[in-house]
Amino acid sequence: MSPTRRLVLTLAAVWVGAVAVGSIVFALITFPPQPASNVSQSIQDTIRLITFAAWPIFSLVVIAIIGTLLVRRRAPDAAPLPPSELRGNPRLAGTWIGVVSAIVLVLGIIGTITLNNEQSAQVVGATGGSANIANLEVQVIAQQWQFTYRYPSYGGFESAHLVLPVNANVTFHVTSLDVTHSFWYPAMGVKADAVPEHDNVVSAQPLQIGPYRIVCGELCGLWHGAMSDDAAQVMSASDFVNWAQQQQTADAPIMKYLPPYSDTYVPNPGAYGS
Ligand SMILES: [Cu+2]
Repeated sequence: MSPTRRLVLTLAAVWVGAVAVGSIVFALITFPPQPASNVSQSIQDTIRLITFAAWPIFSLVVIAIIGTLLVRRRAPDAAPLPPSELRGNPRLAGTWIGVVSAIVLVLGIIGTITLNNEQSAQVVGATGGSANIANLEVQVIAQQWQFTYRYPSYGGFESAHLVLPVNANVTFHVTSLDVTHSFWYPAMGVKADAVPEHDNVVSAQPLQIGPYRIVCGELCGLWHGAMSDDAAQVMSASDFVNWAQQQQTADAPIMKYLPPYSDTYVPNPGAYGS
């Protein structure tokens, strides 16, 4: 057996082992997002499937690079290869393009089905909670570098932290006051661009009470990395009503300084010192 053939067989065995170990690991570990909303499970399944599909290709490419370096490595002072050595392999290239195209097509179909299921899940009504908050609208206002939230069904008061009632069908209206941000609520499987003068609508149903974290998912300036809501909460419906009423009372004196609730806002340029 030639040394090259032995090396190829060794690398093939390494690849099979890497695929096997990787597949076991991906089957065991938990993928984001947490199962905290009605849409997160299907997103998690899709991420897991894509990882399963991508890992054999990724490991094959890395091992092929290593193998090529071992076989084709030449001394720095060696004569350049004759042009006839630099030939392609149409059959290999065709197989590669065919296999990758098929995988991308299948993943595209699965992604589309997941997105479609998610959208139909969003129009299903709430399964619990008190009737008046079964369908809650919340406005997410992004600006450099924080999120604020307004609750139109409670007089449009503003909160620095997102508080949601469990099991409610929540519709987020996402907008921005300055540059493009992205409202990313990983645990809920929600990510929506926050664009000035646009009302970007997305829904989810929180299923688990607890503290959560929201981050900005779009590079938006110097402090983008620090733009997060570290005290988001999902609470029981009755706790939420109490909280909202307290906030409404506490905010009453400053409501006259807030612009009236609207889909989007045009900030006063004077506020930025221009
Ligand atoms: Cu941002």
